[in-house]
Amino acid sequence: MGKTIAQKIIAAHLVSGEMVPGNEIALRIDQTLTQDATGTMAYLEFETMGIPRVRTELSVAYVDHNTLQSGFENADDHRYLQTVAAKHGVYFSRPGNGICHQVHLERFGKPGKTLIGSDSHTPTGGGIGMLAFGAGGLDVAVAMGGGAYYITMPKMFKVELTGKLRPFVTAKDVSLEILRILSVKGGVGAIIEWGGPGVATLSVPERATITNMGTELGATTSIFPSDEVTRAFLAAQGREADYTPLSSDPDAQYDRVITIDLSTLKPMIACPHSPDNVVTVESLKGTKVDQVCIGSCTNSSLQDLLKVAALLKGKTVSPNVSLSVSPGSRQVLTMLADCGALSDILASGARVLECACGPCIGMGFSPNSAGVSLRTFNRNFLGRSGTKDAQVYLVSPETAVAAALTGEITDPMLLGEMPGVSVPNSFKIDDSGVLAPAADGSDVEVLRGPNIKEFPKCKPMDDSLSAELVLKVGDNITTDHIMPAGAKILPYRSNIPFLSQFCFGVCDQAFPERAKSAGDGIVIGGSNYGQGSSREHAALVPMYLGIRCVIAKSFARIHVANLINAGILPLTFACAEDYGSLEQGQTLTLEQIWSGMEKGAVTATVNPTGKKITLLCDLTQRQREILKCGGLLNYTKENHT
Ligand code: MIC
Ligand code: SF4
Repeated sequence: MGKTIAQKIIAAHLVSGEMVPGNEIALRIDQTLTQDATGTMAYLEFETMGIPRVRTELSVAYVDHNTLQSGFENADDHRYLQTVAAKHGVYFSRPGNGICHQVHLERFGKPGKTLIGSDSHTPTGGGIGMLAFGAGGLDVAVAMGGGAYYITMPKMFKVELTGKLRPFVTAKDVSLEILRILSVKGGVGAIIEWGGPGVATLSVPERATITNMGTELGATTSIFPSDEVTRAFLAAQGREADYTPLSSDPDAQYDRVITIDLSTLKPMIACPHSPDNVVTVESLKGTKVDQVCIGSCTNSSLQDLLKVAALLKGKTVSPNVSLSVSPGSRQVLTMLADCGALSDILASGARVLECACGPCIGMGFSPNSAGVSLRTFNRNFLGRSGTKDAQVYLVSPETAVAAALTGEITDPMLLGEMPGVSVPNSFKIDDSGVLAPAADGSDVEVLRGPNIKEFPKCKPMDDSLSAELVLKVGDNITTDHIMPAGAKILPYRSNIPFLSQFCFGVCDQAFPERAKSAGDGIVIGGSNYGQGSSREHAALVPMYLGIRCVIAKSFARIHVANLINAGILPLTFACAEDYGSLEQGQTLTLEQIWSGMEKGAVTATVNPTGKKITLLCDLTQRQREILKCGGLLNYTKENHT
């Protein structure tokens, strides 16, 4: 039987397991990336493994999230990352060099290779035919040490593209359309392959926008073929030698095929507070806008910003709108400056921010109270912008410019002619923002500032557990609910005790104190619990607060792996109605957990009602052992790599 692109790459990297959907498989990982907000923890974990040099083909440490230095913390962490990278054989992308996914695509990614990154948007690499996954920091640390990456063999979905996008309709609108069709949980357990004749009409940055936002579907990853367009992109980056063609076999089988005719799409917009809350831009026309932000790892390429500059040229941003533009990389910013496009952006009244995540993660540029903010980003979760009552919408760069100029939501198709924009066929190559590791790291001193606190201790799992239900939440709880980010908290990503004060702050500010005083605790969630980011802090912090088990209707892929890695037992309801019968403050007693895990189900008694409920545990032998050891770090230390 023919293979899909993903199946071919998986087969070439399979360490163990059968390629049957639902089975656990282990993959050899060629490349890793970390960013600073998850990287400090990942390298602390790597250091405890006692492995002198990384064993991957390439590992890169980026600094792009915590770039606002309002105290010593971030600067200290940057020095830690720079020195730990130099010591252990990791390339270091300096602050200002750009957003990890954009830079990795430009300078390091290779078709047909496997990549895991401690950031959920690592699938951006699928834009050039990489099999790229977001993962928790500990999984990345293990891969840097040469260990395999374990995933559940996914189903295969195909999106068949026909036709060609019309002017002012973009790859972002394709992403929003697929989110409208599938929802934020529609991709869970699947790899999404993009194919069909429409693919050849999309550039690499456009493809990367689409694979980047596949994360919002909950997909394991997303991938495009590697073709002439990929070759030309790599050649323009001086990397033609990295090109390999990749396509699916004509008789490859897919579990689901969705067809999208690019020529019929319209500009789309995701409304607050979920990326799948999608309608057409024209249906919201006239809504007043306070702020517009252009950038983030999904829409900050040279192609995106050349279009933005061409649309802004000779015009002025509405006096009621504050417009920010953050280029994705130093390469993008330099090339915008060299061709004069940067002057057009500045002359319009835009505020140009540094090449970093910035407003996307609440690192500055928070909207005004109840402000309407249109962003070319990938997430609009409640509170993520830093302003809890802000109304954040997700749009394409073209729709963003239309709103910035008019002061209201406007269909960009009404802007008139799309100015012609041509992306140069060779990029300006200057890798001085990436520092190579020391040839022999043994003499490198790793610099640790006082911000770096000890890794929290995970407890091995006992055979029984009696614990209070300290929190009950609903469906689609994101990691931004569990462990919020933003400029005020992000500097403390290597200080779990400090972070713990903010755990579940968006849902219930009393949670941290309640959890601590309960001792052992259980959290109850709805479906798609833990969607969004890869931050393992959303598992480590609850673990620090005593959470031993999370019971949900269903889990998001990266988060459930992070829970297991942190030694927290993830269970699902055998009978979905039991979710409704549980109340915060009750106690659950779970007996014979170990044998229950083997059988796939554990019985719990609810106190005070005495009701018995069945909870499912869909865990592999390896995951059961990790839980019994009290997490992946303890398991790895016991030489199980
Ligand atoms: C995000 O977009 O939510 C982040 C911030 O990039 C996270 C990583 C983090 O929390 O540090 C992600 O996507 O994994
Ligand atoms: Fe950075 Fe935003 Fe991309 Fe996350 S989604 S990596 S915060 S730009």
